[in-house]
Amino acid sequence: MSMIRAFIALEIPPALQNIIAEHSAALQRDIPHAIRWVAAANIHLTLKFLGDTSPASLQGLIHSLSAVINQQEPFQISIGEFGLFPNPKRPRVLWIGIQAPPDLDRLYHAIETACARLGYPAEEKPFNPHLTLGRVREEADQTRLRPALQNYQIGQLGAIDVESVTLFRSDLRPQGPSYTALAHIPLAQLDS
Ligand code: 3AM
Repeated sequence: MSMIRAFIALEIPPALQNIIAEHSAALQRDIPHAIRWVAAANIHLTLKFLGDTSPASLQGLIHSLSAVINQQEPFQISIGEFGLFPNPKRPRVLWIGIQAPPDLDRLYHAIETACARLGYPAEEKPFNPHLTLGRVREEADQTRLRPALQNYQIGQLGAIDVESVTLFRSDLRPQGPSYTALAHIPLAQLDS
């Protein structure tokens, strides 16, 4: 049975994805060809990259994730401001930052622990929530790239109500990855 490349993420509402895409397009005019941009519909907040997962294990995975995600109350995150990995001197990844209450960290750690129990390797790097905008091409002219990125201001873009977590399937294709939602796992339902 062929394996599924899977990851767990928070979805970004299409209206915000489009605002982000407008910034990507503006930057693209300044620095053409320097960056492989993430398609607007693919912008998400990754919580855990699972990698190869057998289709037979998906139901168990969703069940284990639900048990911990259902315990967390919904919360709000804000997105905005620009960042660069690994550092502004030699940027490789351009991202937009997340401003979040401690709930996001709790959700992340609960998912990390549930995945570790199922045998997925633990993440070694500290959690640095972000939305990847694009990846710098190897051949990019860094002397043009750096000032363009440093001068561009994104500001605050908006807020998102986090009410569910999505398990995604990722299919890598020559024209770019294709992401398909396999399950939406809700946080705790608030009493109304
Ligand atoms: O949302 P971002 O861009 O931070 O970089 C990939 C993307 O993260 C990451 O999983 C997300 C969905 O594809 N990813 C891809 N391969 C990975 C790997 N081998 C990985 N993260 C860790 N290890």
